[in-house]
Amino acid sequence: NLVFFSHSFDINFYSADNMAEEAKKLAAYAAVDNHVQNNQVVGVGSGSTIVYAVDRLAERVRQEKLNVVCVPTSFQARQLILQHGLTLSDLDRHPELDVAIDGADEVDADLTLIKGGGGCLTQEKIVAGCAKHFVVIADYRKDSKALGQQWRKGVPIEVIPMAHVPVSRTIAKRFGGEANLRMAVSKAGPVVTDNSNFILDWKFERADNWKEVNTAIKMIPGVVETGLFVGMAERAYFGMEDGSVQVRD
Ligand code: ABF
Repeated sequence: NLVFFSHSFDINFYSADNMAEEAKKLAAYAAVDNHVQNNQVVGVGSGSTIVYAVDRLAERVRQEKLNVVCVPTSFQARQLILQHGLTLSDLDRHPELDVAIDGADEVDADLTLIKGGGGCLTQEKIVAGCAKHFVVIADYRKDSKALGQQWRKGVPIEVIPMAHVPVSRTIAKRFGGEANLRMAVSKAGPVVTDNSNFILDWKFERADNWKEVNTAIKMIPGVVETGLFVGMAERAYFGMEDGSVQVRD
């Protein structure tokens, strides 16, 4: 594990929320500084941590006059790219990316990830899969020895709307636990993804082999994609409470 120390700040004055935000920023800045170079195609993830990465990317593009093309993983990412005046592209024009940077809900010791807590996972997995390098940025709360220890809401699974009941039943029967339809905060209806699908949150009891579980869930008719990212991330940057950044390869 490499450890970088950032600019100093007095953590005593920070609330837990501020500390987590600072940690997200540290991780995001370290990833952009270490992985983005001139003339690259960069995949832009979704969530709150990626906002700092796009801030830093835009700053570097301005200051260093970098020629960088960005491929978004969501509506949010597309908006961020446009708002920051970065060059927007897509997989039609740039099917091969140099690097994709994205947040995660949980990162285990093997760099297996749970993603999709924020509702984005399918486009994120596609873009990450098109990148030569996939780098994760997270604060210290996402770091976990084994999946499920930190992120308690389960594995998000994107499903075709008309299949949500059979898929939920099949998952519970075959893998245990329960897979619940994610509802909007208002409870007025289900959360609808960027791809017009629904999300099931699978609260698993236990699972040993995430690769097998991921493959088996993907085989269920109606499943579009899972929020399990197995063997995809090459490196994770964790912003820590003490102002350092820890790297996991
Ligand atoms: C999206 O945002 C999701 O895949 C992931 O669940 C989440 C991470 O968001 P945050 O950075 O806000 O924790 O990338």
